[in-house]
Amino acid sequence: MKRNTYLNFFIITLVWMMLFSLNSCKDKSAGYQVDLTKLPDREVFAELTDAPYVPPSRPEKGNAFVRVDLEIIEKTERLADGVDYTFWTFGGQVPGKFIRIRQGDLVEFHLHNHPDNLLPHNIDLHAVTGPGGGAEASLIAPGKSAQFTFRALNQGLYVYHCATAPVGMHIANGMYGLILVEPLEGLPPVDHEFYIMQSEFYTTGSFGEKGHQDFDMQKAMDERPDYVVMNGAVGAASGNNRMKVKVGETVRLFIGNGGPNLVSSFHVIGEIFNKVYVEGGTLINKDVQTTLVPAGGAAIAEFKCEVPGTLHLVDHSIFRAFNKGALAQIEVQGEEQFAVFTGKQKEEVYLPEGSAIQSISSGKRQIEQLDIPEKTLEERITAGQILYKQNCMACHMENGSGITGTFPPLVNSDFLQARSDHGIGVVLDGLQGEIMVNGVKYNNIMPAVSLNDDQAASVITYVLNNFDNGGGLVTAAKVKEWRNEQK
Ligand code: HEC
Ligand SMILES: [Cu+2]
Repeated sequence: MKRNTYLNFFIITLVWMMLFSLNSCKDKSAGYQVDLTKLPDREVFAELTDAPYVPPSRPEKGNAFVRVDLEIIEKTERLADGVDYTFWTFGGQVPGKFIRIRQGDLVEFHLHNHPDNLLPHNIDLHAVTGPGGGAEASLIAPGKSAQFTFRALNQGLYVYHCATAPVGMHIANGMYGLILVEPLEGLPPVDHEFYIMQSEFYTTGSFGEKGHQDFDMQKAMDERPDYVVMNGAVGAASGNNRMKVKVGETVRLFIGNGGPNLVSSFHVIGEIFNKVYVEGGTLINKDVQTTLVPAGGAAIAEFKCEVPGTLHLVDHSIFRAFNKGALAQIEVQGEEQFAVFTGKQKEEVYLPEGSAIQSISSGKRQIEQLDIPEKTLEERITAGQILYKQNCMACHMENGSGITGTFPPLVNSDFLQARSDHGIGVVLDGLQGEIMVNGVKYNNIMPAVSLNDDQAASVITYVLNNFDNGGGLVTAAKVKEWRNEQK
């Protein structure tokens, strides 16, 4: 009896403690410190930037009335080599302009729908506390502007996007970007800040199919994208468009995911994030390899570049990176730092491998043959160059040099030139076992590359005419003949 009384007392105390703590949580639950009675005493115009650049932090201390002007432009641009798409953009590019404000700022937002546009649009900023993130307040027809004002209550990195019906289609066509709400005192200084945003495109043709591509609603509903890209197009932030930093410098990445469907497993090959602002908020995680960026979400990742080389920024759902375009690059220039890393770097192996299906099984794949008229030598070389980049460059390198001991060279290859079939068999069947190329032994596996007759003819013609292999024209008819002989 007595013991029971004690137990009851204990339970009652516990319940009271829980209620009390819940209550005190509620009191602090606003979670931000913005004095709504204070009005800023200055007005500034927001500086907006295109990816991968980020506007600088405002040098003056304190809050301001910030005027943001964002123009919606519908335009046809490159999605991949030889592939065009009609994008709907916030500011003329995908992703939309980067907006940088401070917690507590009053933002006077002006959205302009260019008169040449065909459709109404609006904006939903996840940084806005208010109905639809401003969507209803900003809906405008072409040739009109809308304005609303919001107070930036919470700090963090936020996605904005169009929210006009059909919402999925407006997002799928490129209508998203990032807005950073800095803490009042600013973020700690770093040497470089970059803006990277991943997203998918759903096209009527499959990856790499030439010409203008339309949006494919069915694929979007099935969540089967043909393209998953960084900064709006294949190669928009890699190759010649790569970012550049120096050894010893610090980098902060503002990473967004426009979706519309996929979640990104964001990873930098060759680095470890010293700091991640999880989901773009204030929670900091340290020593992270891969961070999840949800559709309609963001993250901030920071690292120091200790050694020279090329860093590959990927969605580690890895087929998206190597076969659908989800790849960006940062070149780190400077002296080798053997105290951190020593050894042979084969960064080239990570270059995009393209879309053709590769197999090392001996069973021949049935490949769809399109009824394409024979091309001229010039046409084959032009088409072959793109096919080479997509399907061969990852191993044989852009200049055909290969990697000694692993991937044989295609430059002045005695092995290739000795073959009467010009290497058609090597490409279509793959190759394994020991071979000699220009006096060097190779014993490795080349997968069969699933190309149709027209594509195989073009890529081989390109190799014959570009890497000092004595020229020559391989026709689709010749490839077909080779196929028939093998049957
Ligand atoms: C995944 C890597 C890889 C890809 C992709 C690849 N190859 Fe190869 N290739 C190899 C390897 C490895 C060998 C050597 C195989 C061996 O050791 O038997 C080779 C051998 C060759 C050879 C004969 C050796 C020489 O140097 O002349 C030719 C020709 C060739 N590849 C052409 C191509 C073409 C054209 C493409 C694109 C359509 C291509 N390869 C795609 C890895 C690759
Ligand atoms: Cu829109």
